[in-house]
Amino acid sequence: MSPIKKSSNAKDYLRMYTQMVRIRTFEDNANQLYLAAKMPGLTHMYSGEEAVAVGICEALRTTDKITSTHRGHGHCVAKGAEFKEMFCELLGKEEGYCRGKGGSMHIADQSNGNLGANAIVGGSMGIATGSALTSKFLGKDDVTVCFFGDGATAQGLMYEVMNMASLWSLPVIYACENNGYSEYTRTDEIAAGSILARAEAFGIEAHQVDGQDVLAVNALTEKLVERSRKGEGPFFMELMTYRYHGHHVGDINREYYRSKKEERDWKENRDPIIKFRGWLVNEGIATEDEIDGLNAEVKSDASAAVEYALNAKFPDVSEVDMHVFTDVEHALA
Ligand SMILES: Cc1ncc(C[n+]2csc(CCOP(=O)(O)OP(=O)(O)O)c2C)c(N)n1
Ligand SMILES: [Mg+2]
Repeated sequence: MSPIKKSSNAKDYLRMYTQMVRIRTFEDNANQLYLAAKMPGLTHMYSGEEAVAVGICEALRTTDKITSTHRGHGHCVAKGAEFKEMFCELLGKEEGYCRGKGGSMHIADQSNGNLGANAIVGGSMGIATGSALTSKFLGKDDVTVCFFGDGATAQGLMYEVMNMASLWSLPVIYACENNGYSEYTRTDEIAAGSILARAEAFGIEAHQVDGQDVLAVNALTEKLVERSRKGEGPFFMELMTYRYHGHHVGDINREYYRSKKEERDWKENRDPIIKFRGWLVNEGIATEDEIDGLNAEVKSDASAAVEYALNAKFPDVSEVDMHVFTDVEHALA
């Protein structure tokens, strides 16, 4: 792991650990809901990539913004979302973040600065860049982080917005989660050249970081966020990571595009939670028993939230066309 961050205390470290466990536990429960046919539609699991969302979001304030992707549960939880509203959203219930009308791929949580997940690959890049332009225009020092996958680097929008962001020194950090795959295709089969060089071509400072090391991700993000607040942005990060599940929950038989050995290797040797747990114990920040206690607490919170969401109300049929489009009159008032 990276060296100890002097400014942090034990509580920060335990919070980072707990946030990663919350994401993994949320995903395990969401997967179970899918397998038990209790959740409508599909969902894309974030398990394996927790250190990316947590390392980044722990460096942000509530007023800083993020935009997310189709694989977005981890980003939501890391930016402060609650289990109850998250599960309600997945199950289409009225108390969900978007009153059950967004579902897994469209969760937005404005109260925590989460501008929303996006099922359009690369679609959030324009939103994030617009958000950064808004901060600058309003004279605020809020920063926006745009999460996207390696596959999204094939979208033309990325090049339009990086050009603009660079010319106008916008406070935006493009965070490319390179998990090695775009659906069922290896990244090196679809992305020519280097991903970092794409950003550098626009004069954007770009860094690659081990996305399984929460402290390394957090340390780099803190530096870039601080510089972004001072008007030195934009920045680009490529976070090397891995998704444990298939592209989506239904992608069970995947040996035709990646081996079981490869999956085992990442899980056994590079798991971000196991690695960080070992570090916490070695540094004397928590005992094995204390960490087991944290894990159990998160598990029980998640079970209670699932139970709550399963029994919660669906929105009334009369609301079917409400909260779906912007109320233009209200927005302009
Ligand atoms: C514009 C667009 N094209 C294609 C798709 C279908 N699609 C959904 S996810 C995905 C792969 C995305 O890969 P990546 O950006 O690496 O994210 P990951 O799934 O690996 O997190 C594709 C092609 C889509 N949703 N939107
Ligand atoms: Mg990918």
